[in-house]
Amino acid sequence: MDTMKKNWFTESCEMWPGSTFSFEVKEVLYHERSQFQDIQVFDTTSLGKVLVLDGIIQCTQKDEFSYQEMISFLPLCCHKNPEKVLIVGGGDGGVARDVAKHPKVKEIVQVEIDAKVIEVSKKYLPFMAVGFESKKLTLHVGDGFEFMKNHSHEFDVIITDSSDPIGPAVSLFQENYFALMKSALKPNGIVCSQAGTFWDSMGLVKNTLRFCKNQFPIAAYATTSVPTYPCGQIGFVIGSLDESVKLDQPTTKFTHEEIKNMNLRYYNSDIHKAAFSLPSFVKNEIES
Ligand code: SPD
Repeated sequence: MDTMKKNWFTESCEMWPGSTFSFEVKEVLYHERSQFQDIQVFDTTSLGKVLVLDGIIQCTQKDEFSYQEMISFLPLCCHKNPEKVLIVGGGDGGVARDVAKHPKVKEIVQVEIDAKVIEVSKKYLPFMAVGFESKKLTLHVGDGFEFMKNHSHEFDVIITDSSDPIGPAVSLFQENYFALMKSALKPNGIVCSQAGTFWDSMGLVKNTLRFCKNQFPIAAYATTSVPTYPCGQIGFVIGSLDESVKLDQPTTKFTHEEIKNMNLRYYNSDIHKAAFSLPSFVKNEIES
């Protein structure tokens, strides 16, 4: 399918057949192929700046904070002392930006495979790429899978901010990836990974959660709302090695004032609990 018609971009993908999402483009700011993927950055009429990888919307200026805050703060607030965090992927910098806000986080290591995404985000998407300026961050360009093979028992929290499981990201949704993350965690570690939408990708949600449950004694799927993602919903699979953790009960709770000071626009302790409350049809499916 032709993704650009007149000045409208249309996202379509085999993962959600038969429906599309379109937005009006004011200007194409960047379009090149890197060693790994096709990269587009648009300025748009209604969504601000938009990053698209291999034809799939990754972030829009309008709603990126919902995804980035939730994938960061759900695991960070479940962990009792999340001092050292690994981010796999996240080349736009938004997850690093939000992880760095957590007062208990002392050190962030990030491994992103595509240097071009980092470069383009620094140039065109500074509201996310500001994350790369954090003094807490050490950034590596490379393969997260390979990186973890050489870093055992090092991290309190591992966040996998990947694209969807078609193409290069497929390996990040397999059980051996969850096993590898487990080996890179300290004894009470927690992982959090993008795990798709229950509306169009129930199979993906179920499989990712099953792989996580096979490796972690505590595991659950949590949801957030991102209007520019397929079906407006995406979820995360969270696994904990600490069996005393109740994932829907944040161990760190922030006051309204603290939330405001961290400039968190989506996450708070109420939304943390609510994220684990799922519709009946989803509960039935993932428990079956
Ligand atoms: N369907 C798109 C899912 C994209 C998830 N990754 C977003 C990256 C934001 N840092």
